[in-house]
This record gives sequence, C-alpha cells and structure tokens, in this order.
Amino acid sequence: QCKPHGAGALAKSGGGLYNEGTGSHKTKGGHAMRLFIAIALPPDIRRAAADTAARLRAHGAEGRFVPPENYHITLRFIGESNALCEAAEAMHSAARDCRPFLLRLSDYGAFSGKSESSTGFVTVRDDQGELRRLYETLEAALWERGFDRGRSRLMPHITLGRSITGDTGFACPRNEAFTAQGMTLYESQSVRGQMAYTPLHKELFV
Ligand code: 2AM
Repeated sequence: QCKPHGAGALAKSGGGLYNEGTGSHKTKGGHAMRLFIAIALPPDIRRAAADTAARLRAHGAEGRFVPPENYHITLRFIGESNALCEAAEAMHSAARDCRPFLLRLSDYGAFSGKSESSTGFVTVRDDQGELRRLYETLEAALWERGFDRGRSRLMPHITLGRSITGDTGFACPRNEAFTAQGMTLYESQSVRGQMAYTPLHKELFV
C-alpha cells in the first residue's frame, strides 16, 4: 500500500494509482494529471528573474512571458500520470541523501527550436553539482517505480518566456544565490489560458 511521505502529504489523489502491467505510468484519458518536479524559488530570486525579463522586454523582445509567480527550476518533467504516491515515494527516497545546497543565477540564455522564436531563460549555476546529483538519484528512484526515462541531461534554468523573438544580442549577467531547501511535485493545468501550478507534495532536504 502506497502512503505519501513527508510533512506535505499529498493534497489530492487521482483515484486508481496507475495502469498496472504497462511498466509505465503514462495513461490514456482517465484521471491523469500533468506532473512535474521542481525547485521552488524564494521571492528575491523571483524578483531577480523578473528583472531579467523586464530588461529583455526593454531590449525589444516579444513572446509569451511567464508570470513571476510561475517561475521555477524544473528538475524532472513527468507528464501525464496519476502515479502520485510513486512520485512522492521516489522524491522521498532521493531527498534522503540530499542536504540543502546553493544555486546561483547566471546569464540569459535561449533554447532555439526549428522556428525563429525560442524559449528564453535565466541560466542557473549548480557549482557544486548537487542539483545534478539529486537529478540522477531522483531519476533512478523514478525508474525503479516504473516511470519512463526523462531528459538525459539536466540544464538548470528558469524559463522567462516562450516563443520569444527579438532577443538577439541580449545579455544580463546575474550572480544572486539561494539555498535550495526542497523539491516540490506540481500539477500543471491550463486555467483560462494561463498555466496554473498546484503543489501536491514537498520533500525537504535535511
Ligand atoms: P521549463 O519551462 O523549466 O523548461 C511545467 O510544464 C514545466 O515542465 C515547464 O516549465 C517545462 O520546463 C517542463 N516541461 C513542459 N513540457 C515538457 C516536455 N514535453 N518535456 C520536458 N519538459 C517539459
């Protein structure tokens, strides 16, 4: 029987936990939620990232900018799943060996796809490699519990906007640091055209 761990017990449960026998928690229809695990940001770091976004707009960039309350560092995108307990258990297992660690904001960067526009972000420096280690332990813990493999490489960043154009030549070096105290499992939903991220479970690093 799966029980959620940690102070932040799951706020809700998706009914049947997962499609047994598929080896994967991906579901077709049903109660699946769009899930991801991220590092939440303190207010001063949100403000610093919002300042980079404001400078980017002043530079002349346009696109779909993310509201600062939605800023986060994605650790692992899970996608459509209703395996909340398994995700929480994997987080608990990975957090066990993790102490709070320092992350630092750095320069503006962009992921360019095939189109003219790109995803604009603030690069996050993980100088001690602690976020990478956490990512790897979490990845293994999720895999053990039947989740698909995620991205092969972690590129820590805070997304500022999508479909961004006009960012050529933009730079905004930053150096603000903060201590990552935990990781959070979120449900992502589109509510009246805006993304809403609901925290479902939190694991603190101790
Ligand atoms: P990013 O913005 O940090 O790059 C919630 O949707 C978060 O999950 C997004 O902020 C995005 O991360 C990440 N995400 C969304 N869709 C994804 C996908 N198909 N593959 C990987 N990550 C995704």
